[in-house]
Amino acid sequence: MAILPLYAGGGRADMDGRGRHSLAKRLRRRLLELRLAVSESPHGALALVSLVLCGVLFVAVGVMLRQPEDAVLSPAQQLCRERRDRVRQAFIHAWSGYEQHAFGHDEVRPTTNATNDSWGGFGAVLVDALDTMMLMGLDAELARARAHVAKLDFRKDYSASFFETTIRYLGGLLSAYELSGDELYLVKAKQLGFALLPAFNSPSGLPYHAVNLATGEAKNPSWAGRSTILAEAGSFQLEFSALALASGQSVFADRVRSVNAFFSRAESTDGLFPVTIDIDTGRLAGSHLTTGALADSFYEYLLKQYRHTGDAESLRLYNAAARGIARLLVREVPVRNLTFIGQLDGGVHVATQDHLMCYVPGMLALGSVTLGVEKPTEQLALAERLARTCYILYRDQVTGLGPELVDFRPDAREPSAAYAVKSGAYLLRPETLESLFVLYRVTGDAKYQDWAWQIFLAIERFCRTPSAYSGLKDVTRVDGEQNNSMQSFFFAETLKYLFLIFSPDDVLPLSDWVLTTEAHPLRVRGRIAS
Ligand code: DMJ
Repeated sequence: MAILPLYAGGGRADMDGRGRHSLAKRLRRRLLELRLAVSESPHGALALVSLVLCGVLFVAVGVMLRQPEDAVLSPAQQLCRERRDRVRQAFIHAWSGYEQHAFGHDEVRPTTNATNDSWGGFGAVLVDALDTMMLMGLDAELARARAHVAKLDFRKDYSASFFETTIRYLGGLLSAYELSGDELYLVKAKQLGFALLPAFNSPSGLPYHAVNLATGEAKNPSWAGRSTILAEAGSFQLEFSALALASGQSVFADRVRSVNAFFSRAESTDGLFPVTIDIDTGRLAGSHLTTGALADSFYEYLLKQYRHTGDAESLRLYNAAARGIARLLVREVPVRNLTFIGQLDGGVHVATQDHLMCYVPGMLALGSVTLGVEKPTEQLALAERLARTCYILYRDQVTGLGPELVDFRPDAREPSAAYAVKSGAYLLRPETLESLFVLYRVTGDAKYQDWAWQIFLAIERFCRTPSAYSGLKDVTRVDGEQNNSMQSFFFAETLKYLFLIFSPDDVLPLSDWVLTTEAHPLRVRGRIAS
């Protein structure tokens, strides 16, 4: 199975290790000898003709050797390769800024070049980006990042977000381990995994929001009160299962089993759960149903757990959730033929869609090629309609980038009134690109690549800074105004999905790999994907 064939080794044809390098060298040496012969021999003219002929031969062989695949690339494949190279250059630009101004810190501030350590100061970008560097064949950058990882000690007196630490650091280390087989990443993942375990020391067995990585003290911040957040309770299972399998430590699988058992027993509303759950009693609290903020990756992980390990109960919950999403949350704006996902508050539909929800089309498309998923054709059709809306929200804006929050107006009479932008921020988020990538893999329709390319060009135009890339304050304004922030998911997800959509299908084939909510690939362990 091919996973890293694009740049691994860094070299091209003259470095292919099949004797071509030495042939090129021999030709060069021959040319040198002939040049000497011209100057020394009385038969200089003959030697000169030989030199010219050899030169022509050398150029012809050189052209064949430099890009052997050019000869068989179709124009479409050639275009993909050029686009992939541009994405890789963008990654290098962002990484160089981080490396020059903030190496070892969590993030660089892309306009001021200051440092930011919101995620414990372990180097969030550096760990989140490991597998993207592996895919892109950035060996030198990877070596420097690995040297930093080798020095990391996660047992720090620091109250870490259980969710963010799991998806960014633990997921990043585990996929780096699975892609490379390098034990260092597993050793660090194990250390971090054990430091995170006390998060589950709650009366309900659901994880607290925060855990001190040195003392094990686990708690919720005041804003969360006694509640655990749905996305936080349901977005660690892929990482903990992978860690259990790689380390042989069943304690990690035990946590997955007990939280999954909780959701199996819990009573849902048409497959959907409210975003908060009482951490002491396990009572589902409130009546806010959404696939967006506070809930998103919970639903994503139902499907992906099934694809990862074949867990049948996750499939049952996913099927129920997919039905509930289609029935309770999805609505239309007929005047512009837009299909969108809203929310339910106390039983009332609220037509607000956040950018985070744009992972849903990708989830449904992935569902449509998963054995045991109900109504796959309908899921794919819905995925295509929702992805189109997510893309249109980008295309409509003067910057070509999508807003954070939109209010749809199903009753609008004019196309221009189909929605209103509620928050115009663009945080370099990946969800729309994620869905375009999955839909491209599932349908093979090149329009998804073209849409992704338009988004990439808009990022280049409005988000690029001299040292990296920045989010925007308002995508509806002609200058966008940069917000001086580049979160680690830009490296882990946004650029990775862009790179993958222009890569051949045998790079991380979806049948063999499952991507976590932070786009970290983990090897499929069950046989459930078609
Ligand atoms: C990422 O950290 C993850 O995708 C997470 O699940 C939600 N959002 C951000 C990116 O927008």
